[in-house]
Amino acid sequence: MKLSVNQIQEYNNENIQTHQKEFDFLAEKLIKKGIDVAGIIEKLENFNVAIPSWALGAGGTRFGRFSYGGEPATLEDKIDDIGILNILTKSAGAISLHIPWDIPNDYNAIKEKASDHNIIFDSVNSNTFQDQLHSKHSYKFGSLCNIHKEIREQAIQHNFEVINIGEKLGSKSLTVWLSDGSNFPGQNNFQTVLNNTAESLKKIYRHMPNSWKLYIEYKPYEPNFYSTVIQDWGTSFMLAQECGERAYTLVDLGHHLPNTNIEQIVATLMNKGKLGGFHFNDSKYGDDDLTVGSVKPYALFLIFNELVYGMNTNKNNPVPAWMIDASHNIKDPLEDLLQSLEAILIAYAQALLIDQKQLEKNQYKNDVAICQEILQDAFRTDVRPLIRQARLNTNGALNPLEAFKIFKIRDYLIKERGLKSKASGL
Ligand code: AOS
Ligand code: ZN
Ligand code: ZN
Ligand code: ZN
Repeated sequence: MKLSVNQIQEYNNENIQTHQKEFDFLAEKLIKKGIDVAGIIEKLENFNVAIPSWALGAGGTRFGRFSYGGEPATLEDKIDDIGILNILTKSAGAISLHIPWDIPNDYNAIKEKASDHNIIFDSVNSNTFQDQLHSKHSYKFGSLCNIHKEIREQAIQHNFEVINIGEKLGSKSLTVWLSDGSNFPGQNNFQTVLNNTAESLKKIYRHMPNSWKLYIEYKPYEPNFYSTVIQDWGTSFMLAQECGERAYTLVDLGHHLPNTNIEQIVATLMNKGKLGGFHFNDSKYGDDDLTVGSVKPYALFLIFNELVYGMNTNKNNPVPAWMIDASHNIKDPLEDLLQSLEAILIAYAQALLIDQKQLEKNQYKNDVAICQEILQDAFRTDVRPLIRQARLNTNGALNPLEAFKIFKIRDYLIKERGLKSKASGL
């Protein structure tokens, strides 16, 4: 199944008049306010988010999994799926692989397929939270933190292997998320496991090529329910500092306790040049991995406000590696990802509307009401015509989800792959 640019153009032509009216109306309004509409559209055109290889099939919970027809069964299929997302949105031009779920058989063939779809290989993810088929030691009681040296060594070696695979594909970063922790008080010595983790991460860091970055992801709980070694941004930040310049913290939106001020964490990390990676999703309770923007769109906008401010201000902070880290339990994964991509672009565009100079001026005046108005005025603007225009300019679909439905893409995938195919991964 491969969509053609012609198909998309035909679809766009049928909807262009409505779009044009909506766009002209909004653009005129924004230009009158002194907003650089063309500049914003250019930024939207250039925004790309990586899709993780494990998000393309139906996810599940520990209570069950409801499969979806036409799921990708191989890495090739997964790249094809991201190709569909990318040709429709022009903002999903990267894949993030999980090793060992996605070890390529034929590197050249995989690279060719990806470049056919204009997809690059973003960060590679190691997996020491599951035992692998032929591995000698179990990670039941921890991996990089383990009290036994030979188990830590096995986990470190796995990360080396992931780096080597990533190098062959052109990746430039390694993401480490550890489930290491304890389920009961007394199970672990907090200081010992922290020291072990630091030593292990340093070895991994030193093994990376000089052009690579290391992203250290934190998470407060799950699968361990008493303690997690890298529980919060502070611990991740500290470990990144210990590793060196090219080690960074990775923020996953779902990895915070309820009501945490994530936008402030983002600002703090960018201020220190240490925000390296970003996992988008949404949640109500914990690491729910729901569609981006589905539950707390205002929080997402406030986070983007800090990201935009940081990208302009903190030149010592690299542009974060963006990725969607969501799980799709009841929706078609591709439709869900299209919705997530849309929500990310909406929040980004709204944040770009904020008049930072006015905001600063009013902060100096302590005019709290106007400061709030400035933010909410941007948030309450329907920016979708700007996003559509950006997609039109890059030959994407005006409304990707609608196009996905009209083209009956899922039906084609089911015809091609069958009703019972299953993706590897979570
Ligand atoms: C786990 O909770 C983290 O969000 C990871 O980033 C990711 O979901 C995991 O590595 C996928 O296997
Ligand atoms: Zn994550
Ligand atoms: Zn997570
Ligand atoms: Zn999550």
